[in-house]
Amino acid sequence: MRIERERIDEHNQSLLKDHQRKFDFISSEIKNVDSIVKQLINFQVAIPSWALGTGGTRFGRFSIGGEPRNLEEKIQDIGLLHALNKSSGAISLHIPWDIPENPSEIKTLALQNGLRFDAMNSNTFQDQPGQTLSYKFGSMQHVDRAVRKQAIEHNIEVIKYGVELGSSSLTVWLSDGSSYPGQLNFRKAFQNTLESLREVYTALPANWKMLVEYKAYEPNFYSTTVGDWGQSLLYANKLGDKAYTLVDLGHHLANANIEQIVSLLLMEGKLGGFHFNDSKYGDDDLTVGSIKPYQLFLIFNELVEGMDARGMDHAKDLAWMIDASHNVKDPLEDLLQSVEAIMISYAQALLVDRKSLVDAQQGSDVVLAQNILQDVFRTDVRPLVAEARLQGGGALDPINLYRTKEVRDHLIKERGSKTVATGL
Ligand code: PSV
Ligand code: MN
Repeated sequence: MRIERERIDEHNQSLLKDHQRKFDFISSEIKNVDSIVKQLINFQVAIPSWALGTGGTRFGRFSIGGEPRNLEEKIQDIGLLHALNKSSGAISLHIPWDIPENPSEIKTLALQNGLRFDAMNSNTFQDQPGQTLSYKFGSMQHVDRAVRKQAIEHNIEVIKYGVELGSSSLTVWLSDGSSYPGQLNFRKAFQNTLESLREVYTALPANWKMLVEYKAYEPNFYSTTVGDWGQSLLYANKLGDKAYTLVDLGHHLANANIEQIVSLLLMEGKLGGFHFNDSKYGDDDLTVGSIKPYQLFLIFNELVEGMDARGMDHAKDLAWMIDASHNVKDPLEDLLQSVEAIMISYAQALLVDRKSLVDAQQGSDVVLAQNILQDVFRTDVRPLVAEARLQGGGALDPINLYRTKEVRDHLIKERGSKTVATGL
């Protein structure tokens, strides 16, 4: 299903007057509104191919119906999101969940939908049907060289698919670790993992990056071999210039100061990518900004400050992706909400008065420093984000249009009510 340009224009016309009033109000308070809107238009967040169906918990999975049955339909769904918000212009694939059988056709379809291929993701955390050796006790850390070799070869195969699609990065998330004390020798597990990652790193094309994603726990509950940003950074530093750390918001122990982690990784030139979601307790994979919007803003504040300090391009130099699960919401509506939350936090971070903040910090004026940040956080920047969508050709109110056009019902009619998309 597609939403035609004319339908988007009609929708925008009906909301234009109201939008203009709100936009004029906020514009009158901002000096560089045009450049901020341009930065918002340029900022794109990749959608993972595994987030288009309903997510499951270990207790069950409740299909919403109309879920994409193959990679082509996943691309169409992301194309639909991008048509509505103009900020979801990239797709991230997980192999083998989404092997492109015919890469050149898949590439063309993505292009027709305005999408490029973001980071490729390998999977050595599950055994696939027909797989020779099991990952039950880890993959790249495994005590058996043959298992490690299988994991290395899988990653190299993922790179090959990515090259055919025009991607330029590989995200490696390993569930490797241990569930009980004594199960592993930590040092040997680290060294095996490093050696395995090195072999994959050697196979990277010149212009590629390797993003090493860390996670505190789950599915292993005693130790994780890439368990935190320190360990990920160790691997990335030892691997070389093309290796970076990837931060997933859900992968920290409770109350970790993620904004500080982000700042220091940027300082080291080692932040490579980002997975957005939100959580209350652990890796809950909830809608971005639904639980801790202030934290999200503080993270974006450090991202913008740290990227600017290094002269980085906000839109291109990091791999931005949503990594969430949708147990009770329509996945497409959930993704629209997540992208909106990201754009709001990014817009707020762009509005921070950097000079005044530096002055307040240099003068140890703690109260003023807090006020500078909170003034922005309490500013309603939604009209800026909506204006960026309008100028980019998207919809002023994506979820409203999605519902008015009864997209989910159309998808159910087209694909059936019992379809289950690949993923977790
Ligand atoms: C693991 O929890 C993770 O965040 C990794 O990015 C995986 O590749 C993804 O979720 C999908 O399971
Ligand atoms: Mn992730």
